[in-house]
Amino acid sequence: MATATTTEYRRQKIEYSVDKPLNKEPPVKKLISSFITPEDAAYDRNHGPIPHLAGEKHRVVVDGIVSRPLSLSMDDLRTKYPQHEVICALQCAGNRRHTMRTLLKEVEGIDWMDAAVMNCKWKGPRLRDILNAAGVRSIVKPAKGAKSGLHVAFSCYAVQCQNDDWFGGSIDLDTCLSLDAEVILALEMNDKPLSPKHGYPVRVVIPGVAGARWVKWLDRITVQQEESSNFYEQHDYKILPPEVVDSKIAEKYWNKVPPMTDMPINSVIAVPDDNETVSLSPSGTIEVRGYAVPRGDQGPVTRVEVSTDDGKSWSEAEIQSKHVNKWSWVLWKASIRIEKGRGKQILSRATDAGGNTQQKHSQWNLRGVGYNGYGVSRNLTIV
Ligand SMILES: Nc1nc2c(c(=O)[nH]1)N[C@H]1C(S)=C(S)[C@@H](COP(=O)(O)O)O[C@H]1N2
Ligand SMILES: [Mo]
Repeated sequence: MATATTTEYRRQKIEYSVDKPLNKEPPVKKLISSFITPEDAAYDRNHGPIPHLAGEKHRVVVDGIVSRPLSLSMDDLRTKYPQHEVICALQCAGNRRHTMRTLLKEVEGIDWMDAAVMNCKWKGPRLRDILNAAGVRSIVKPAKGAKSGLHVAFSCYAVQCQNDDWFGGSIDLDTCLSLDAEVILALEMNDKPLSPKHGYPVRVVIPGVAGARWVKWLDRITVQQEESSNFYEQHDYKILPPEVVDSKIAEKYWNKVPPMTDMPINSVIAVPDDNETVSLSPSGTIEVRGYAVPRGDQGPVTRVEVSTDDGKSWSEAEIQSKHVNKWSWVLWKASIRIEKGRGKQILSRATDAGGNTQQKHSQWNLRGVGYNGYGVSRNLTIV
């Protein structure tokens, strides 16, 4: 196995912007006010402090099962490979954990509401071009149609995290090499260099896949036989079976359950918010709005429906976003008839091009990840 020249990662002198990890989400009403999420409405998810790195000095090492290990500067990433742009949703796997905990049963984890998601435009070289330049194909030659069974691990050694000395995640090599998957090493978010919070100078962007694998402040890409050994790949971000009801039992399960990759079909209602009082229009309707995301690479979202009778009947919402692609979210709106009164509830349900439809609830799991039950707006007063 070839190794790169820079296999030792000495921790750089880091200026810490926060002591505690920065974790926040915008109000969901603000989030759905634009198709492309501006930086000031983008959620933040960090398992450690935010490093402020010097882009001119930063390098990404490519090593492992490759014939030509590389050590790439940010200029190399920008100038040696074609730049690719992709608009896609980025979601924390724990998005909507609050709904799982309130509707099903208590879970462990940050109490994310519905806004740990953003829909941004990312730009940088394709990972496949870089892996090809590193000669991965001269070693890995799977038979036509067969999977290589190998993994690509992404690592960030810049800062220590809460549960590990470094941060890392991995996905399978085949996805990384696929033209369709559009995995890139992003240098830009929304036409500007990444900000420190979102991974400056470079992060991995893996459309359709849980945010935990989109490693920020990327230092190293390793083609290897195993998944990343990092805590956040092995002991977190997994959908544990329902019999795992506490962290002690979880210890016996972590290595039996696969890491999360694709995010599920989902939709949420942003307007009206829970507990709001809403006035009927002269024609006896109210406006309902939200976002919806497809499952993995099976987008775009093709249909969103809403219900005022607990899912007995549904009416079609209008998908408002015009330039959707298979990775992006859609924003939607519906005008619905509803009776005056208290304690009203509205539900939403999305379907994507792959035919995946949201179900009433998804299965409870200890870490509260991947919740995708119907979108819900509860306890409304209609006047
Ligand atoms: N190096 C590093 N990369 C990371 C993380 C981290 O803590 N450290 N958090 C991950 C998780 S869990 C998510 S959901 C996304 C969040 O990206 P954002 O902060 O740009 O919203 O980054 C991922 N990449
Ligand atoms: Mo996350």
